[in-house]
Amino acid sequence: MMRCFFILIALTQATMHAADSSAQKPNIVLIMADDLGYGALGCYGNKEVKTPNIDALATGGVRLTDFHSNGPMCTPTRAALMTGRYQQRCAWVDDEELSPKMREQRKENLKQRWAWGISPQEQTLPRLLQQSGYRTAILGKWHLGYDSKFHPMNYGFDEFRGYIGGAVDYHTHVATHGTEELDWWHDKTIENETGYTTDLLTQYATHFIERNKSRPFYLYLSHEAVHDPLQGRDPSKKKSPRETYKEMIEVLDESVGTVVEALRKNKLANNTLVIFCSDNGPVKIGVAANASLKGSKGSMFEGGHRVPFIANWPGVIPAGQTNSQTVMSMDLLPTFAKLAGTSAPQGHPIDGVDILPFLKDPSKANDRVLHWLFGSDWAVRKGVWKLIGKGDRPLTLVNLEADIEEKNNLMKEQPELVGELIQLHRQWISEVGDR
Ligand SMILES: [Ca+2]
Repeated sequence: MMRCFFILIALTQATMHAADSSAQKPNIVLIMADDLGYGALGCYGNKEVKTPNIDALATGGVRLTDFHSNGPMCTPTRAALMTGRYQQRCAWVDDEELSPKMREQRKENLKQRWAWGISPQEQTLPRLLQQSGYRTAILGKWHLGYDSKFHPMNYGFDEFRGYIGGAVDYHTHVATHGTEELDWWHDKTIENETGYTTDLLTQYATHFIERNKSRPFYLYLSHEAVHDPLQGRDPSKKKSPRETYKEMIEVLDESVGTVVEALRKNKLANNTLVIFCSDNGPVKIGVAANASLKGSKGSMFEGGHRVPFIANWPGVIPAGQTNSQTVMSMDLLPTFAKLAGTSAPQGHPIDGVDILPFLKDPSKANDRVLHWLFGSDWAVRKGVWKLIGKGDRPLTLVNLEADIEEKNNLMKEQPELVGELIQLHRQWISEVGDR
C-alpha cells in the first residue's frame, strides 16, 4: 500500500514537472497578412493608412527593414514557412497518391497550381510544435493544396478555421481563385457562417487564446487581408478602390489590436512571441502600398518580396528597435522550434536560421547568400548586392544599400561580381533541385 502511495507521489510529481516545463514554453502567435506591401503601414512610413495597433507592436518590439518573403507569391512563401527551407526543396506528391477527382484535374490542368500540394511526408512547423506539447491552430488561408490529402490538419494543426484556396469572397466565403465553390472550413468540414473574413478570423483567434491560456500554443493567424477581392466590411457602402483598400488594411490593424489585447487580458503577453509579417509584395493598388520599391507581387525586384516584419516579446526583445538584419520566411521554423525546445529531424535539411539572437541584438552578424526563384525569374543576394536574372541570363546588378529603388544597373561596372553571383546561384539550383 505504502509502496503504491510513493509511486503515486512520484508519478504525480513527474506529471506536475512535465506540466510545469511545458507551461514555461512561450506561446507563439504568427499573424501573416496576404499581399501586404512594404509601404502599407504607418510604422513603415505610410501617411494615409492608419495602423496604430501594428505601429504599437513595432514600438514595443523590433521592426525589420530587410525582411523578405521566400517567394513573390502566396504558395511558395507558405511552403517555405511550413518547412523551414527553400520551397524548391519541397516534395510534391505523386499522382497515384491523389484522390481520383484531383488526379483527373491534375491531368487536365498540369499548370494549375491548385491541382498540386506539398507532400504530407514533409516535416512541418506545426507538427514540430505539436509534438513539443503545443496546441496548434491555423485560422485563415492555407493554400498548400486543395485535395483532401493536403488538408492543413494532416500537417500538424489541431484546429482549422478558414479556407483552403488562394482567396474567398470576404462575405460569402466562396472561392474566388480556382474552384468557385464554398471554401470555409471548421476543421475537416465545410461549414459556412455569416461575417466578414477578417472579423471572423479575429474572433476565432481570441477564442483560441482564451481556451488555451494555460498551455503553450501556436496560433497561425493567416489573414486574407489585403488580398483581392477588394471588399470592405459593409458591402452596401460604396467606396473607391483606394478607400476600400485602406479600410481593409485598417480592419487588419484592428485585428492585431484585438489579438494583442486578448494576450494582455489573459496575462500571456510576457510569455508570448508575436510576429506580424506579410507573405509577398502587394498588387499595385495605390495608397503607397510599396513605398518607393520597384516591382510588385510576382516580381524579383524588391517590391515583390521585401515586406513588413515586426516581432514583439516584452522583456525578451528590446523595445523600439529598427533592425536591418536580412531575414526570410523560412527562418521562422528553426526560430520557433528552438523556443519549443525541439529541432527539425535529421534528414530534413533546413535553410533557415534561428533569428531570435538577431532580433535581440541587431549588431550580431547574420551574413548569408540568399536566393529566390520563381518560374524562370531568379535573384541572388550577397550582402548589399543583388543580381536578378531570367533563365540563363543575368539582367540587373544593384547595390541595395545605395539604391533600394533598383534604378542603377551596375552589371558593366562589376563583371567579376556578376560572375561570382551567377556561380553561387547555379550551385544553389543544383543543390535544391528545383521541383
Ligand atoms: Ca500573398
